[in-house]
Amino acid sequence: MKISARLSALLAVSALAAGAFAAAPATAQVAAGTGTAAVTPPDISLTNVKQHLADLQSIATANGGNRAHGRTGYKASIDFVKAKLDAAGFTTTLQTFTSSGATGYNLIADWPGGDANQVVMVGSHLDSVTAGPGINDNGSGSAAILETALAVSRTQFQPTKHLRFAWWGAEELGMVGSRYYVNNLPTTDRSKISGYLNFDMLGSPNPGYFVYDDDPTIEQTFKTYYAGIGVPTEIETEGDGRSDHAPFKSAGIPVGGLFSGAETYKTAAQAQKWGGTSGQAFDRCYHASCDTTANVNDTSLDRNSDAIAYAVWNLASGSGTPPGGGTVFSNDTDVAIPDGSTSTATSTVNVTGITGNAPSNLAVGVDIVHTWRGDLKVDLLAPDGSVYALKAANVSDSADNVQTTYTVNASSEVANGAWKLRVQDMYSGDTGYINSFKLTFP
Ligand code: DTR
Ligand code: CA
Ligand code: ZN
Ligand code: ZN
Repeated sequence: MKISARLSALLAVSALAAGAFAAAPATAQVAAGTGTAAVTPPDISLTNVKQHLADLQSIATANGGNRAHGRTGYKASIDFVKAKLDAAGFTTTLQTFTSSGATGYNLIADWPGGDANQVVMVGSHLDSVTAGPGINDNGSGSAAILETALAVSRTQFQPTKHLRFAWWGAEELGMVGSRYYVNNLPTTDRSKISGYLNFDMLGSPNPGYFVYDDDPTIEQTFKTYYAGIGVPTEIETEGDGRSDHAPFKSAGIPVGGLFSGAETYKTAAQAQKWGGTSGQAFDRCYHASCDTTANVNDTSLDRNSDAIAYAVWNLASGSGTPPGGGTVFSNDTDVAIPDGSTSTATSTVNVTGITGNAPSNLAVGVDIVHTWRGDLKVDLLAPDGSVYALKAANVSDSADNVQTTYTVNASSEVANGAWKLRVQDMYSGDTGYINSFKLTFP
């Protein structure tokens, strides 16, 4: 809605009503989710992923039109990704190698915490061919895992397993960077990698939805996600040796991944199933100068990005402890937020087993999926009803989603009891829901 309409809506909204809207059943858990129940990840914002693609396009445009190994556009791409991860709290490492007489770079980003003996790795190659900017191949995979990593940071995800992200160099020369990484990884460290997930081409303009048929657990995880959104998938059969999962598979590490198709043609049966154009390549600009930001299908990119988050959260989840210890209580049940109303939505977490008062640095993890987040007023309610304002409504804040961690001085509150996240949507016209609410006691 336009700001003027919002202002009139604001005037129409009186004082906050006490009524709570369809409060979800409390599903407090000491530490992050364990067991077989699926874990709900945050939504990966298509807007954010596309912004990363626009940035990679700008980098290519400013560096001779490509982001290829050994060219200035590749190093600029690596520096761009590394800066975002450093700012988000990842431990980053640049690994150099030489190929075809030029220096290549792998970027490894570790999320602090989790079991170092169980590493879930997520990777994409960041290099393009020399012919063009490589936005679908493979800016799409690189941007999708970058935004997933940033979502891990924004929500302060605390998985049981250790999370490691990687952006590979010189894949187009024959998986050179990823092979260099695996070959130089001590055998003991290789055995700690419980799975490697590869994402190379996720936004093909005439997309297919292909799941790698390698490790059955990883394959099933992706299939479960796609079944959940009613999108049929096919097994990716011809790609075994054609991307960065190959060196990991050769080293006996379980692998999996997603792919939206390259130079081969979509069949009539596939067009029937997925839409798009039969008798046409999944990506007509594969390895061509036209592989620009115009060469991406938004639906494919969004679905695949969300599938990555689903896999990361579910393959790495468990009784997570925050970096440096502590206890997490969470409620991952979605709660719809009434649009433009005096009613509120609440998500409840029952804290038990904590002695004494809450800390002065209580971490409040908030994940609200909602367009135009300026509509939202967000409060934390202590067990005795005390209100801690987390976020005020701000009619001019048009960005989507509230996915962040607040630090609250709750030292005057008894720790144990029912803590509530309360959300009011004060303007009509944009909608959303509470995706998860998390309290971390250090
Ligand atoms: N070789 C990849 C593109 C590619 C072709 N088939 C597959 C199958 C699975 C993953 C990737 C691919 C490239 O040009 O980067
Ligand atoms: Ca999304
Ligand atoms: Zn390629
Ligand atoms: Zn590729």
